[in-house]
Amino acid sequence: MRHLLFLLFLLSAIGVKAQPFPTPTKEQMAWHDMEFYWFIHFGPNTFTGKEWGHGDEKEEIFNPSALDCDQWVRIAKQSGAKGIILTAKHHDGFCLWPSKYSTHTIAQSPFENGKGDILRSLADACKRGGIKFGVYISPWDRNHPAYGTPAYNEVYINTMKEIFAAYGPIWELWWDGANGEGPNGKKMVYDFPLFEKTIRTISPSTVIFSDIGPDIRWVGNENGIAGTTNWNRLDTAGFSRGAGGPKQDTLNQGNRFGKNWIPAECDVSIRPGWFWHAEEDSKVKSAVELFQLYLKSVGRGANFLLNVPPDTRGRIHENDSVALVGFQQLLQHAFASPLGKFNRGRWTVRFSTPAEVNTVVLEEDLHLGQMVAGFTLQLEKADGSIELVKGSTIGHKRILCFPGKTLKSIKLRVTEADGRPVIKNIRAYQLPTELLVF
Ligand code: FUL
Repeated sequence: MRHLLFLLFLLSAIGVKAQPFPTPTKEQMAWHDMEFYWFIHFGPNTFTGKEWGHGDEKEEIFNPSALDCDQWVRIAKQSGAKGIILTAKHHDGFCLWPSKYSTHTIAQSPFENGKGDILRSLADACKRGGIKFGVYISPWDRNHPAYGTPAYNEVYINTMKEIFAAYGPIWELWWDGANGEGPNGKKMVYDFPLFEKTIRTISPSTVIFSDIGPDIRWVGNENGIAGTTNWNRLDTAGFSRGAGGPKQDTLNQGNRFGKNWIPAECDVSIRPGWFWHAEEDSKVKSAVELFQLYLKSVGRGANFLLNVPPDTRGRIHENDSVALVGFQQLLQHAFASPLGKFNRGRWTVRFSTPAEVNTVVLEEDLHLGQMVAGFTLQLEKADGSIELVKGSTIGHKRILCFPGKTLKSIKLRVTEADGRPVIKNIRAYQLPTELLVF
């Protein structure tokens, strides 16, 4: 007991709060390592030019002329993506697989004479390509006749079971929070606790995304940008999905003393819309913009979920693939070889001869929780003087850019922590200045 009191005293004396904090599950740890993966929005909206279909679109309109899921996977891999999450069902209710719980599916479309199955094609292509496969199954359904009645909860659960049984393993399940029914629309009370329990039972290794988790949270915007302070912890008590969620700012930064481990995922589209529209072929984000989004998502301890919507052929448009391959080249070039040598025990990087540096990458080991709340980088310049760069959280990865300087060494000082931090890595780089984000 005396030892324990002494330890507590010691910890409080150095500013460490002895509190039990949530830690990631092994599935969440593996999810953190995924860092970058794709979203694919594809369905009737691809053919009608809409973003939110009404659910009354005729099945005949869904007819991709040259579908090639291996092309999606090939470009995804060339862009560095580790997985793909597909809109199995968006708000219009159209199912990209022949579901027996709906009459608004690919089986009623002319595509491959009603024998097509895009979940099958993509799940198989992902398996062949060695990347993960995930699904977006919109709870909001503007087509299903049972929607708005308790019976729909059962329909939704059966739908999920059908997908998980036929196309698993499903790595990530995506529940969006949208519901645009309006004041006179159908009021649906979703049984989320049962939805969650169902997935935990049939596929315990799947990570579930929604505004408030349980495993991964929305980052609070659809621009792909995490907070420069970004906690993997979040309080969810009293909140619900969609309109009843925490403030967007809170989702963006997390809660320092939050009770649950629910890290942020940054979803953003490579185009203005989530679905492909011909008039947006000229509005594809450039390789540099994608790189900067990487710095603002992965570089702030979150994951980067980039939407790349196939066109009416069922292929990724050339403009998108050029930007994506360019993005990966920038990444490889930028982070190819770190400068200097990291001494783990001392949290320093030393350069044998003074080096030009404008970027530092920090990594915290998260097995026992996220600890760093404030830090300073001490940059030792060639003339021996010291310049300081300050930051707050580190988490899975923190990429800090600053105006370039010639340095002899870099030392990390943790100025505020919620437990004993474990720093896995400190790496220094000199990036092309047009890529930097401050
Ligand atoms: C939102 C939806 O309403 C959008 O259409 C899109 O799917 C986005 C990723 O999630 O909730």
